[in-house]
Order: sequence, then structure tokens, then C-alpha cells
Amino acid sequence: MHELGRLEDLPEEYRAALTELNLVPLWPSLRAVLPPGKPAIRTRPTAWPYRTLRPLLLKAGELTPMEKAERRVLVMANPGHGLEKMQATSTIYLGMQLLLPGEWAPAHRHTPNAVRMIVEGEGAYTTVDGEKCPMQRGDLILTPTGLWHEHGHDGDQPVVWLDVLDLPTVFYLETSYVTGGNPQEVADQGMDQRYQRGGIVPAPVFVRSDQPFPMLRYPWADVRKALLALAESQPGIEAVQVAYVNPETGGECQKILGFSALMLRPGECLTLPARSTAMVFHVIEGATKVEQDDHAFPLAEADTCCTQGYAPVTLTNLSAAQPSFIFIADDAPLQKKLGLYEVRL
Ligand code: 1HN
Repeated sequence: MHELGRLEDLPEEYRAALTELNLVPLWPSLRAVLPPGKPAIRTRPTAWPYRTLRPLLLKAGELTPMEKAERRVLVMANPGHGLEKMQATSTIYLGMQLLLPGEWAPAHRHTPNAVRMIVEGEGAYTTVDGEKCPMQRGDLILTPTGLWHEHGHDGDQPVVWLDVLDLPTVFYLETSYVTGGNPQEVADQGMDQRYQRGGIVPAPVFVRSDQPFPMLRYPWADVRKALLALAESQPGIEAVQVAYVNPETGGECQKILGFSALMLRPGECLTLPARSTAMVFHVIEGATKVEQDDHAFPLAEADTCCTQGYAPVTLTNLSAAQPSFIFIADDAPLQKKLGLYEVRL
């Protein structure tokens, strides 16, 4: 590809005339927006070890009362995007949130979609659209776009969870906003008993859901059991991985970001092919090394990291005796809808 003209090649006077009229010549910047072969990537592979983050999050609990925070969160920002942008990747917001015993994070609803992966503690719950969802370690709880949600805590120890939002995309689209409100009325209990097993859903005549987000809580105990059963029954399977889906449609559980859980068998090393999506890895159980290019992150339980798109990622279970379990987030649902998703084998 031949070299294109530079901005400096143009007469000062001409450039000033363009600027005056809010015009810009394309050719000096064309290669920056259309680099050959692969995109210009800002997302830097980055790890956020829990042991370093946790004391600072607990300190925030002392420094900032809930009334002054609304949501007490330390945002895990990617330095490649600039910390103030609050982007872990181009499309993924990550934050670690703390709720102390007796605290309450008031109800609101907003356009970005959120999920929470519970990291530590017992006794907290989040109420989403009137459904009270208990929070236990490893559970995934959805708070999809537009649904009311609030968090409460009846236990006696701090509770911490990882928030994953599609905020960067929704914000970039100039569609991100919030509405406040009053505490929600909690609906009848047992909503989360509707989907007991894959392949069987409530019959349409009576109770089949017409909601876009029929399942809000994915208990870790069930997901873990499914992974162990998959590994046991399919010893030759390439990746022991399950996706969090909408049980009514079998499709992705949210529209912009996608979520899955992966088990690495003892000592297993798995290379994921280069794909167009950046990824987030969070260790639910065990110890896993995440490697990409020159970066190697040995992750312990509750640690989180991100990788770039367009380069392979290698995951290694650091234990030869125990399986490790990882939660994964990416923006494959969005990229697929836009026709941009690629796997490079
Ligand atoms: C939000 O609503 C929560 O409800 C957490 O817990 C983090 C980050 C950005 C925008 C909204 C929550 C958030 C958020």
C-alpha cells in the first residue's frame, strides 16, 4: 500500500479554510482508521488481582458511606483506553462492588445491561424487576436494560461482586441514562424455579414467558454441576464450556455481551483461536494462567483479566489435581449482529 499525503503537505491557509468550515481531509488519516490486516487495538492485556484490589475496596467502605456512593464500586479500567474512560475493553465495563452488612443500594433502572458475578460473602441479594435473587459466590445475576434493580444485605460480612456492563457501547451510542425510583415490591417467590432443566420450558398456553429476559439468576451450583457432567460424559471434548443463554430461545442471554463458564481439567492447557472479540476472564475456582503474546497472568481465585481480539489466548490450569473454573465475557453477540465477528484459525 503506497504512502498517502500528510496534513503538513497541505498549505496552512487551505487547512485553516477547511477547519473554519468544519471540514477535514480524509487521506492523512485514512490508514489510521483502516489499518491493513488487523484493527488498531487500544485494549491492553491487563490483570486486576483480587488480593491487591480487595483492601482498597474495603477501604472505600470506610471512606465513603452508601448515601455518598449509591453504588460503591472500584472500576477496573484498561490503561490502553485511558482510565477515565472506564473501559476494560472497547465494549466492556468492569467494576468490583462492595456492599456492607445492613446496607442498601437504592432501586434504579438504566439503559445499559449489567450482569453480576458474585465473588465473596453471604447474605446479600439483588431484586431485579421484583424478583429477589440471593447472591452466592459464583452465581451470575442479570440486570438487563430497563429493569429496576436494587441491592440489599442481611448478612454479617462484606459482600463483593464483579459488575460487567455494556456501558461503553451504550454510552458511545449516546443512549445511556438512568431513572431513579422507590423500593420495588417483591413478587411472589419461586420465579427462579421456572427453568429447572435445559430442554423443558413452561408450556405456552399458560405461563410461557414473553419477556426478553426470562431468566435472571444462574446459580453457580448448577453451572458447576453441568461443567463436571460435560467433562465426565464427553472426555474428548475440546473445551468444557457452557454458555449462559435465554432458556426460552436458546440464544444469548443478553443482546450486546455474551457470557460463558469454562472448566479446565487438572493440568489442562487450552488455546483459544484468534477471534475479533476482546475477552474478560474471571477465576471462580482454582488457579489459571492466561497468556497472550508477551503477557502471562497467573490468576488465583477471584482474579480478573482481559485480553485483546485478533490474537490467540492460552489458558492453563495451574493445578495438576483440581479442575479450575473461569467465567468469560465478550462482545460476540454484538459483533455477530453487526456482521463483524471473525475467528482466525
Ligand atoms: C449500576 O447500576 C450498578 O446497579 C453497578 O449495581 C455499576 C456502573 C455503571 C452504570 C451503572 C448497579 C454500574 C451501574
